[in-house]
Amino acid sequence: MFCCFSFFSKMKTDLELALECAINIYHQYAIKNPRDDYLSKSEFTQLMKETAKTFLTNTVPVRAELFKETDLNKDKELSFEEFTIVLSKVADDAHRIIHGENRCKPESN
Ligand SMILES: [Ca+2]
Repeated sequence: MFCCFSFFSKMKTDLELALECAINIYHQYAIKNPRDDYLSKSEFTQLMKETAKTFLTNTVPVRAELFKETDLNKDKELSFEEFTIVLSKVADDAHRIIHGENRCKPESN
């Protein structure tokens, strides 16, 4: 007999699917050049251009500043933990867009 409860309990929630998608996108770009588990500046720039163009601003200097401010240990690559800072900024920007509020501004130094 088919049991609906066990079928649905194995389904991922929307948040679980969204997190899995973010991890997959990170890995998809981190393995480009060099093939590792970190985002180089060029991999990060390509990721932002291709997957997050609606969010933040689309100018290259802003992406460079975003990379610089989220590279916490200043090793010129973003670990997944550092990339989660970018995700939080993109999520905040998306939330502001949904509510019709002012867009996120890059932090000034
Ligand atoms: Ca880093």
